[in-house]
Amino acid sequence: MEKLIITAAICGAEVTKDHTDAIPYTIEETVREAKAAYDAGAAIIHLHVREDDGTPTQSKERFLKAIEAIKKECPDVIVQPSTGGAVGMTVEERLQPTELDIEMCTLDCGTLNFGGDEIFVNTENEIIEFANRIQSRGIKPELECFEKGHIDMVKRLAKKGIIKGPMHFSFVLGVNGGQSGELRDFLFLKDSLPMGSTFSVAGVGRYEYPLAVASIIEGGHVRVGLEDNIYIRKGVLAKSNGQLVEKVVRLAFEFGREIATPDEARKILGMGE
Ligand code: KMH
Ligand code: ZN
Repeated sequence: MEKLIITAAICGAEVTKDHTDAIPYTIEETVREAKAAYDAGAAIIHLHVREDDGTPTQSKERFLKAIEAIKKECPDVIVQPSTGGAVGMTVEERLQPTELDIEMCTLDCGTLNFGGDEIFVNTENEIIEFANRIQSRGIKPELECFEKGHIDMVKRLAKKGIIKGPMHFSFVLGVNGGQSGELRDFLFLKDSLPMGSTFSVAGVGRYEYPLAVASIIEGGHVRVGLEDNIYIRKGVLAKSNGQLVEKVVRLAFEFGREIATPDEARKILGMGE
């Protein structure tokens, strides 16, 4: 089996300091969390940025500041800015980080309810726009799929030559409104992928570690982090993103998967080819 690529989703757009003090808002806090995750074994930092008061932003300038500061501490890490941003942002707002010199970012592959009255909108034409803008700049898209219909969307766009291979998927499971994160959900999605694809799994909340183990066993990769889950175990808040990554490293060791360095991750994902 390939080595295991660990992605740390250190911040997100929805979790606040009312949920956990560990969630980063300032650049200093963002670097602290990225470095803790990297030191623990994360090869990829999935990055959202916030204003100092916690407001989610897709500002190019804020991303640049955060990326430069992270790279100072973690020179070889893969920084993967979000193009999902927060619910309600416009396409142009969300695309801002793709104007920077980045090697990877997310590409969200469908619309879904996002809890309460929220809808995370990604129409087919918008997905095409994101795909074109991301790929024309030589950036590797991580194809975020919250349910099976999103994989079908990718397959259709790949057939038309709009989304190009090698394709790397991320299943984000357990969002209120998306597909659940039971084992059968994961296996169904994994078995639905185009041949030759790579995939990573992010389980929201209580699904985080059961799905991490499933992906470790099945040859996939793993995303953890405070964006997805704030608990290290039932009822106990994680002290940091580093602690969440350390737990994946322990589990991977028990199942005989070695951890990929950022450069090994680049090779596994066919980046820069
Ligand atoms: N914050 C969510 C609405 C991504 O990073 O690409 C979208 C999200 C997906 O987090
Ligand atoms: Zn995200």
